[in-house]
Amino acid sequence: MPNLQSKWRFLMMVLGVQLIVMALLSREGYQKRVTYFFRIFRRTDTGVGASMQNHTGRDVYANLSLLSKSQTREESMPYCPKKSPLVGGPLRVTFPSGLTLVQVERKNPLVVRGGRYRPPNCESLHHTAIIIPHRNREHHLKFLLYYLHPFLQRQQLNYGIYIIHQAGNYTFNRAKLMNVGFREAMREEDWDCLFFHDVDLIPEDDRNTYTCDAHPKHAAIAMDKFGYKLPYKMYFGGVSALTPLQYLKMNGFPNNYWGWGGEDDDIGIRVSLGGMLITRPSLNVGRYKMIKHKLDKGNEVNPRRFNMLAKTRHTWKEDGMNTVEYEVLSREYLPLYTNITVNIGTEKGLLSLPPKTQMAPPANGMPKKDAKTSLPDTEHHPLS
Ligand code: BGN
Repeated sequence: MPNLQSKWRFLMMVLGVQLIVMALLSREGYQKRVTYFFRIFRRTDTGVGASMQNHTGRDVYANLSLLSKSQTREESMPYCPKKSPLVGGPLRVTFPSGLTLVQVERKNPLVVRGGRYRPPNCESLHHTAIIIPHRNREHHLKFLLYYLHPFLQRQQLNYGIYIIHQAGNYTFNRAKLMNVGFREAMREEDWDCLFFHDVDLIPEDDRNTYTCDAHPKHAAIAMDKFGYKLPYKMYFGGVSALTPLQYLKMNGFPNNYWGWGGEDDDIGIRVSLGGMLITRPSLNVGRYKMIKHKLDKGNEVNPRRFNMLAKTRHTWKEDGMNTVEYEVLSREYLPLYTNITVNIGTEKGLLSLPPKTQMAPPANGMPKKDAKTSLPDTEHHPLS
């Protein structure tokens, strides 16, 4: 009766598999093992498969309360380890209603005036400035700050957050605001890396380190709105990171893209014109959730972007960091960020901004108690 024998063999096999599964589950770190186990069957997946993984993740604030400020910072603090022990992988990102900036402040007791932080118990190996172009997006900013502060603390970075706020109602200019952010941040500190960050993108994995690479880095490789895939090979939008040297090598970003679209492609082209490559984290790590919104008023699609892009190789040396003109209207050192309000003018130049739009509108959502820390700081920054 061969049947009895094969039934017996089948029964033993089932028992064996059960034993293996139980052994896996009963050991420490079983979750990782089980994930690994399932990943074996997904080996052939590229991108899409990875994007379908269930990234429930953990709380971005988990374990951060264990960090406490030492009473006096010792002169000879050890350097932080190369790999932060607080980094753990996928994070949970949701957008609960009713969040306030005061709550974000309370959750981040070690962040000091101007949105600065350094690890309390070790000397960070990295000094990173986050540059965020902004106008009328207070709601998004609140969520970004809620997630970004603990995210950066998990990575044991010495960091500062700069909001570059375009004054007036003239068409938005993301790339020019980045140039302003670069100059204004470098004026304050010798940052070794700058992250150029959209206000509506929330990182979903703390292994996506906010440090610079040997070449310009495109960090937002996998956004939910693009199905957690790169939309096209040369895409350089959302979040990117450059050292000051890399930034200057490509003459910064263009100043003349007014409205939506194209400026990030121009920046991508500049990277290669500057003789550099683009580095990226893996699809599994460079994940971002975008806060949903409609196209802003004042940031209409730029119909000239195709023509402009076609000319980048002829224009990049004459338009960029070497020609950026702007006027700082105020610099406020708020509890969670440094707010720089700037007049960047119009296509026709700096002085053509109508007088009534010269003053920055009051930014909603800013805590009133900080009004005093605002330093009126009207400066003119012509060519450098
Ligand atoms: C591209 C836009 C980018 C934008 C991405 C993602 C242009 C230039 C013409 C090719 N580029 O199409 O600016 O970030 O889509 O939305 O429109």
